[in-house]
Amino acid sequence: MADNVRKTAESIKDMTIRGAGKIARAGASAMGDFAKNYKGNSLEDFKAELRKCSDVLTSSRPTAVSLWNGVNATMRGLSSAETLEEAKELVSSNANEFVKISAMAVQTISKMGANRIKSGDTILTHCNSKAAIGVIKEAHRQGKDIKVYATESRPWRQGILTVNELAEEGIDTTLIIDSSVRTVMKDVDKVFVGADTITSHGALLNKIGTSQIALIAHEARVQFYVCSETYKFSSATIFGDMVTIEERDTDEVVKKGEIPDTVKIFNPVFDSTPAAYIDAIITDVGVIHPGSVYDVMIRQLGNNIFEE
Ligand code: RI2
Repeated sequence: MADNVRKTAESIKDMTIRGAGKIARAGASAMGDFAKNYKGNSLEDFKAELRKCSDVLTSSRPTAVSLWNGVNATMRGLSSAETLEEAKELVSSNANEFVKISAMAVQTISKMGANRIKSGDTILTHCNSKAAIGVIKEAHRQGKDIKVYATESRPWRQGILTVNELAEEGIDTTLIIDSSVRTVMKDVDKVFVGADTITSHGALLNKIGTSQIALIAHEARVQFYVCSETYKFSSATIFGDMVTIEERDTDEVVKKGEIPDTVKIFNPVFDSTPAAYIDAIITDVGVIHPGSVYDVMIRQLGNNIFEE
């Protein structure tokens, strides 16, 4: 297997490359580069190597279905390739197409989401979602007078990335620690978060703490919006598959030696927010109710997903 695939998988696993959209594009690009530079001379060997690359990439982070969908998008139509050259060209062009379309999806979501923001709104966002931040930046670019609360998002503190990005745009931004969400929610008009995976029944898998924010927003009657590209919709959940919640090293939570070894540490980095706490999902195919996810998936994937 090519070094670039192994290096990409390691960078995704150690979160040098992070963000559900970014890891999907990195995975797809690694597959495309592997195909372009493949030096073997057998179509079957190429396909076997490609499957190994796919396994290494998709196992690097288990929760974001975007990675799985991005990598698999590069192999669409591979079974019909009759020559090695045709197969290599197909994977390479599929990869380029996915990277282009997935980046355009963020632009579409930004524009649609900004329409839900009005001047004077105070927004709360969690973690560091390119889609959610894109919505906020677009509203600001349109001249809307907005204020933003960004959570620190322990333990990785992706909120620091977010406040740097928003401050650079000149947006009135306040960093809060995660446990301040309920204190500030009375001043918040709308919440915008990103997504790692959306299930067929409209539940959201996103950065840990998202479900608490949704619950607090629901209690305060504050609109809770999810900004998600449709390639983050999980077709596997149509068949009852569960989404794995990634747990990461304990040294992300405490420094070595800070607490006795007898103390256990539980460090899940995603949680699940039920559809009931989501007002709308802003997608690249429009603003939808979480109850519509199944229909959108079937329309995009076609009924052949039920064929054996
Ligand atoms: P975009 C991130 O996960 C966060 O959970 C964020 O909400 C989600 O991916 C989507 O991010 P991590 O990679 O695709 O920080 O909207 O663990 O950028």
